[in-house]
Amino acid sequence: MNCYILSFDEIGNIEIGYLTSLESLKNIPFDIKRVYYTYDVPVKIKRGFHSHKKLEQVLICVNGSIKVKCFDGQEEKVYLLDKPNEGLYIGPMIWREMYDYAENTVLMVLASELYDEDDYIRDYEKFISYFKK
Ligand code: T46
Repeated sequence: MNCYILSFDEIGNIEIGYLTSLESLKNIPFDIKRVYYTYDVPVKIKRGFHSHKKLEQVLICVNGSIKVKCFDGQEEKVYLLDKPNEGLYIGPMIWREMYDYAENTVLMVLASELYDEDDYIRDYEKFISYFKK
């Protein structure tokens, strides 16, 4: 499955705190064209429920925790994001669902392209139909 966890270096120590730096084509495997984040998501809410045709993204839970279910048409995996120095890379054509938001969760996402609604597949049956061709 074209999803995997990235571990980022933490600079600092327990006395002064930590800093993590993210750089295009270094510890992020694509050129970052967009950054967005979600916050104040009620704990019972589930988000996502779509795939992207071409977009690559890295999801980083900079505060709190969430679970992300990924499905590539064959295999399903659930990732727990609960560390600011860890990211989840999600390649194209992966159905994703985010749930189990802890209070005050901030999910920051780095994206390989500018926002384009035409890149989304928001209909599950349509997503599945891509694998039947
Ligand atoms: C993803 C997960 C992890 C914009 O106008 N600009 C943007 O850059 C984005 C990402 C969204 N939007 C609009 C589109 C919708 O009207 O914001 C609204 C909420 O977006 P959406 O329902 O897609 O949000 P999530 O949290 O379900 O999904 C988002 C990303 O859209 C998606 O690419 O992989 O985060």
